Amino acid sequence: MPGEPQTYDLVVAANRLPVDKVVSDSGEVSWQRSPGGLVTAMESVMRNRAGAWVGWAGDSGPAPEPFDEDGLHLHPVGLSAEEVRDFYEGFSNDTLWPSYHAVIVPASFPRDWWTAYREVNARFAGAVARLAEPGARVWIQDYQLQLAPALVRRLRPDLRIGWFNHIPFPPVELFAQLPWRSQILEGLLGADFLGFQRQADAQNFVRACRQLLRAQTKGDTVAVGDGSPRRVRASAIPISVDFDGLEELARRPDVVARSRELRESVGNPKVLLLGVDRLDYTKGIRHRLKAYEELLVEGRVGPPDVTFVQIATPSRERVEAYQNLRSEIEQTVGRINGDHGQIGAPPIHYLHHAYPREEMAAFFQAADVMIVSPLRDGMNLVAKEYVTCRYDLGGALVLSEFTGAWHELHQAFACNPNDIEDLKQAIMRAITTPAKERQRIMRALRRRVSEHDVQRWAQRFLAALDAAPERPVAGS
Ligand code: ADQ
Repeated sequence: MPGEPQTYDLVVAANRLPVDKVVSDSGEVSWQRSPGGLVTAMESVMRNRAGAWVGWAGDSGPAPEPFDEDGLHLHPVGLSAEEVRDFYEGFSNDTLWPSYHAVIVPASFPRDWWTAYREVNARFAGAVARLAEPGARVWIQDYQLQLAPALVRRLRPDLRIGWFNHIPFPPVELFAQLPWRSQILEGLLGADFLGFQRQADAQNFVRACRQLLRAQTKGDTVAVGDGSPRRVRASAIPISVDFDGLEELARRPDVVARSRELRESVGNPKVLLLGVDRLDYTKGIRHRLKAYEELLVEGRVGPPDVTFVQIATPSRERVEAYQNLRSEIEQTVGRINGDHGQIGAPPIHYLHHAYPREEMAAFFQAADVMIVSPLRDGMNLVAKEYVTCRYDLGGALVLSEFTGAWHELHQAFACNPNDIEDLKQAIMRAITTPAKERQRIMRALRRRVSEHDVQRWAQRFLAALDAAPERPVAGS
């Protein structure tokens, strides 16, 4: 109808839009698809349907006008500079992130941040409500938008609302520390279906509803409202990677050639160890460096035979805990290289940059041992990307038990990163296990990821959303 705003049968809301702003030398602004897994997964489910994506464009100030990109309607939400500080850097990254990751660093609870969190969630909910066609499905992403499900339901009770948590959901003893714990649970309970990375996360959520809201729970559902209550289901649907797309990239001759070049440029070691993380205190980078330093001191590894490449992507650089972590890591790397390096053969190559996907695939192929040692991690896609790139069945994965990925990739060389001896042993086992056995392990890991790729994740989520209990459920 002319004059009517266009509406969509699937609306995704995520903190960020799936595009990055590119400004040319002449100042012209264009948008480039960000290559993340979420975008790839959405492409597979949004193909052939009218979909919209609501998200922040990444700069403070008024929102750019909505625009279409490759058949997807992109609807930017604006954040003021104060909201970037209070909603994004503050409440999202300095209150919720540490609280949900086992309080590896203390969480902060300023009350102004909560006000900004509520206001921004309401802005997202308003945009979703305007863009959804009658009876449409809404898929809200992650911890930045936990109030949006209930706010959307209030505006549009006709919609099917799903939410997926990319990070862990903490045990009730930790969650209960949040001054706004009840409001957050009530916000989430506005959804029909809540997806988590691990079953334990979903159970933590259900338990929190029972203990903190005194809600009736049955199995994986929570009853909301009196009389004939609505039932909200919470269950695990672990995220994954675009296996076929990434493997195809890894097989490209230029990527294979680049992986050889990378090995040469670090002196063609017998064993190349690799770490790839956002520079975040949850990722266990300090523990990894400690384990490696002890192995160097004990003379069990060292250049030129063994070398370690640590790629640490810049992250949340205005949050103090991240600034402290960066200085600590850079000091440690400097000390280790000073103590154990030789001219042209440092024991650690430290890179603080983001790289294109091709370069990451080449790094994965070049590495004999990939060390993934988070103290807490919802999933950890790097582990899955590494095995996806190893179509040659080379390489070995050292994997922390505290990642969601470990629950699917049991055959990996498991470690408890808090136990430095255990981490050292896992690294040494990964180095010394005979090639045939390593290949057997790699084949099993690859089978798991190929059969549970990101496309399947998105389809399973939407199927679970469709199958969520109808409301109201009489007599329950
Ligand atoms: P993250 O904490 O960001 O994600 P992760 O799952 O490892 O962690 O994803 C990081 C992504 O960034 C990977 O795709 C990786 O390849 C890429 N990356 C890392 N360093 C890079 C670099 N230097 N250059 C380019 N790309 C780089 C959150 C949760 C995770 C969960 C995901 C998805 O914390 O637990 O797995 O969401 O749900």
